[in-house]
Amino acid sequence: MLSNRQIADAFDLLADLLRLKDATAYRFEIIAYQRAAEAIRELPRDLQAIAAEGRLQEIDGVGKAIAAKINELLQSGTLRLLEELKAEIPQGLVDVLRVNSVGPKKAMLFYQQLGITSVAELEAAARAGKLRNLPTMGVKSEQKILESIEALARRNTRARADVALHAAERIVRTLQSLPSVLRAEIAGSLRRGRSTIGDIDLLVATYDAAPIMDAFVNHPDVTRILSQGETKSSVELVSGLQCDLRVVPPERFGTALSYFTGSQAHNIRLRELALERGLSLNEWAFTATDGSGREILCATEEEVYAQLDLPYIPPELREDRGEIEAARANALPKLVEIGDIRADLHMHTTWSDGRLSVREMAWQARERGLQYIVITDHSQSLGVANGLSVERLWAQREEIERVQAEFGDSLRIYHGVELEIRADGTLDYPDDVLAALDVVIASLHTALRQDRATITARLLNAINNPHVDIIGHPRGQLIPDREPADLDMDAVFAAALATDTALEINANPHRLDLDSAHAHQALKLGIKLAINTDAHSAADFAVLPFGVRTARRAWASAEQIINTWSRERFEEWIRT
Ligand code: DGT
Ligand code: CA
Ligand code: CA
Ligand code: ZN
Repeated sequence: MLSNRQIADAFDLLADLLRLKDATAYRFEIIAYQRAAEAIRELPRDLQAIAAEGRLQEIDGVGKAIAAKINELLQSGTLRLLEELKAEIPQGLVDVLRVNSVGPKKAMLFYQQLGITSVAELEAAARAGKLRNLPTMGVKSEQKILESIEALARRNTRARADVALHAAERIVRTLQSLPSVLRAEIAGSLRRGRSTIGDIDLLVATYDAAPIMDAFVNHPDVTRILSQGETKSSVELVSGLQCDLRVVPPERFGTALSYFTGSQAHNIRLRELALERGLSLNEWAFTATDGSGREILCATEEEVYAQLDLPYIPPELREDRGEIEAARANALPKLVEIGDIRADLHMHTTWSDGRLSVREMAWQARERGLQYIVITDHSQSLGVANGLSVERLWAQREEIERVQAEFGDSLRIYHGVELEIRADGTLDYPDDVLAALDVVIASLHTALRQDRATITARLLNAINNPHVDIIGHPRGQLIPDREPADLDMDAVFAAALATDTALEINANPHRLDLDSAHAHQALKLGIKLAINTDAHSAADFAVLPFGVRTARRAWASAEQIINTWSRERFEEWIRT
C-alpha cells in the first residue's frame, strides 16, 4: 500500500518529467500535479481511507483527473502515464533540474548532446569543460553550473522555521537601519508560518534601491552572491539558506508583499478574482485589461484585498485551502493571537531534565505574563530524562506547594506530569497516582517505529484513560529528519473527541506537533488543542510564537485552545 508521501512523490515526479518533456505545452498539468502533491503531503488523513469513502475530490487541488490517478496508484501501485514518461526521459534528469542554473531546456540539451542523466555526470562534464561548447552555453555558464551544484549539496533539505527566522531577522535588522529604507519585511513561506522554509524572501520599500542592494550582498552573513540586479538579488547565507531580496517603491509595497508572501496557489486565486474585475495582477500593480494600461497601485495589502472586494486575509491562511471562499462570505476565523495565551501547560524543571527549579520556572512564566502553569516533569520509566519515581513525585508536590504559597494569586502553579506511554502500551504510574495529579500529559517517547496497529493501540490506551487530560506532541515527529509515527490519526481523533482529551501543538520548532494540517482536522472535528512550549529552560519560553503560528495555520480561534481560557474555566475542565 502506498503512503500519502509516496503518492505525493509520484505527482511531483510526474510534474518534473513533464517539465522536461515540454514545460510550456504542459504548464497547466504541471501546476495541477504540483498542487496535488503539496495538498497530499499535508493531508491529515490517509488517502486510502478517503478513497474508500469516495471523497478524494473534496481534497483541495484534487479534481476528477487527479482523483482517478490517485485511485490508480492505490490500486496498482503505479501510474501508466508515469511509466510511459519514465521510459521516455531518464529519471536522473529530475535531480539535474534541482541545480539552480539548469532549467528543463538545458537539462534536455545536456542529455541529448552528452548523455548526461545525473548531477554527478553533469558535474564531471562541467569540470572537463565539455558544457561550454554547447549551443547557448559558454565558459561563464559552465562555471555557474559548477557553483550551483555545490550550492545544491549544501541546501538539500528545507530549513527549520527558527533557523530561517533567525537568519532573516539578522538581514532585516541591517536593512532597516539604512536611512533610505522605508519598510523591510519578511515574505514567503516564513511569513505564512510554515514549519520548514525553502528559502528566505525579503521585501524592502525605498526610492533608492542601489545602496540597499549593496548593503544586502555585502552583509557579513552572505557567503556567495547568486545574482545581483537593480530590484532583485539573491544570496547564499552562512546558514546555507538562500535569501532573495526585492526592492520596490513604497506606493507598490502592498502588491509586492502580497505577491511574494504567496502562496503561489493563493496568488493564482487572487489573479483570477482580478481578471473577473477587468484587471491583471502581478507583483507590481493591478493593470486594466482594457488596453488603457491604467495601473492601480497598492501601498498596503489591505488595499490589494479591498480591490478584490475581500477583507484582509492573514498570511497563515494564504494556501488556497478555503480562505478565499471564507473571506468572500465574510466568514474568516478570528485567529488565536499570542496575546490570547494565558498559560503554559507543559514544562520541565531540575526534578527531571529541565535547567531551572520550580521557583525559577514560575518566575519566568510570571515575567512573561502567564496566569497559570503546569509543572510536568517526566515520569519514572524515562530514565534518560531522570524521570520521577512516585516518591519523588510527592516530594515535588511539597516544593510546588511552597512556591505556590510565595506566588499567591499572581500565578497559579498546577502539579502535573509528562507521563510515559510505555512500549507495551501501559502507563507509567498507577491510576491512583494519576488521579491525585492536577493535569496529566501522556506522551510517546520510545518505540516510535512500532507498526501502525501497535502504536495506535498504545496511544488510544492513554487517551482512553480517564485521568489523561492532554496528549503531548502526538505524532512524535522531529523536524527536519524524523518522520512521524505511523499512527491511525482517524482513530486517535475519534478517541480524543469521545473522551474530551486535548491534543498538544508542541511549539518547539523541532517538533511543531501536531502540525497545522492535523491540527486543522482535529479542530474541524471539535477536538480541543493546547499550545505548549515544553520549556526545559528560560529561553525555551520564546518558542511560543511558532506554536501560535502553527495553530493559526490550522484556522484556530482562541476559544479552541484550552490555555487561552481563564483559570476558572481551565480548572473546571481538568476536574471533569
Ligand atoms: P519556500 O521558499 O519553498 O518555503 O516557499 P515560498 O512560498 O516562500 O516560495 P518561493 O520562495 O519560491 O516564492 C515566494 C513567493 O513568491 C511564493 O509564495 C509566491 C510567489 N511566487 C513565486 N513564484 C511564483 C510563480 O511562478 N507564480 C506565482 N503566482 N507566484 C509566485
Ligand atoms: Ca521562500
Ligand atoms: Ca524565494
Ligand atoms: Zn516534555
